[in-house]
Amino acid sequence: MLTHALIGDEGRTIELGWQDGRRTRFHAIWLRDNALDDKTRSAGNGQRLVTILDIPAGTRIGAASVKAGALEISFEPEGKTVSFPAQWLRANAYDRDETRQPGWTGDVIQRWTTATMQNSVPRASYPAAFHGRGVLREWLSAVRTYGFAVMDGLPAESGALCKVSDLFGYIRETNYGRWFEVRAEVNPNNLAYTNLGLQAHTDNPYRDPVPTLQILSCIENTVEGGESSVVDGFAVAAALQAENPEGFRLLSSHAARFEYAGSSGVRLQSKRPMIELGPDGELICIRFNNRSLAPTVDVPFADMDRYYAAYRRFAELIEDPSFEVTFKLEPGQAFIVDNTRVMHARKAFSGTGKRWLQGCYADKDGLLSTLAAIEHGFKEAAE
Ligand code: NM2
Ligand code: OGA
Ligand code: ZN
Repeated sequence: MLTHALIGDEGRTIELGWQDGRRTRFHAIWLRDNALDDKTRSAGNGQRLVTILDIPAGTRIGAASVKAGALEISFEPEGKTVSFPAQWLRANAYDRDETRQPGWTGDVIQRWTTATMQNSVPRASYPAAFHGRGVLREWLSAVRTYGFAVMDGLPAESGALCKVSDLFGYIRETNYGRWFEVRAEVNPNNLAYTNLGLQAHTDNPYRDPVPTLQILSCIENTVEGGESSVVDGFAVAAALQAENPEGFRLLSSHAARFEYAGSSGVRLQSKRPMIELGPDGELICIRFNNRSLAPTVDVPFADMDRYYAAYRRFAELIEDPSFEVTFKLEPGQAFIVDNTRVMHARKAFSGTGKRWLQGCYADKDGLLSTLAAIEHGFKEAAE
């Protein structure tokens, strides 16, 4: 509930008071740009109809009042009066003074370790997720919160992994195909197509933008070994930062190089850090893949020893069993990882029996969009 509105700075700002004692300031130019009226935003699709250049640079608040749970404002020199619902203002308030430490993440992200996750792996059955919006919502929400989830109850047949991506979005086709066969091959163009163990990694760091989701599904798995594991890269990055802030700083402030040139006609290259922070220090992406790390040439000579020490420590933590969650995929099971956060690994496997997995890439924007739309629908139904 809004209690008062106080114009300041000769109309350039306004301070709003709330029943719980909080005060939130807004700028006139910000409020004008974000006006909700149908001359500013299309009533049909919600998109903004005006450009910044349509708004006078000297926009000020001429008058303001709190009326029936909303804030009514007149902007000068346009002489335009608009209303902002109190809950909209509260949801969009930007006047905070909490300082965020580099490596911070939003409230929806929950870091995990073996101890907190091994016995509570997020899981849904495909038929239940396909027929039930609530089940699908929980499953997608787990991907958002933990960066991975298992799905079972899929047909153990070729192409079944597309059913998973169809639940929320679109496959991202790459040089590996719309989807790819993961099994031991004679002349593999990628070490994934062997029976070797694979150190925990994110896929395709040599691609920019990196695929933000990967799905791996199982059709057959009768080999000795070949277990899957996942590691929360955000939890490991936080652990590195806690014990070695300088190492965290080195890995997040210098670009690594990644490359894949394993098949003819393909030479994918990227220049990105192993731990990527956004402009405000938000932890946004982990890239870690020993097989495709290229020569590092963007670290100053004076820092290279310490950079390598940090890389080694990061790798040791990634391999620390207290971070890994392990399971063996069975036919009809799949798992999805947020490839910007959660690393996946596989144990080596023997020559007896058969192991046939399929993989594909997809993107998180579509998954988060589908989740937000379902959540919005549930909220409307509850109102
Ligand atoms: N495969 C499975 O990122 C990588 O190179 C890991 C990718 C070949 C599509 C393997
Ligand atoms: C991959 C991969 C894991 C597996 O294909 O990217 O990591 O279990 N495979 O084979
Ligand atoms: Zn992989």
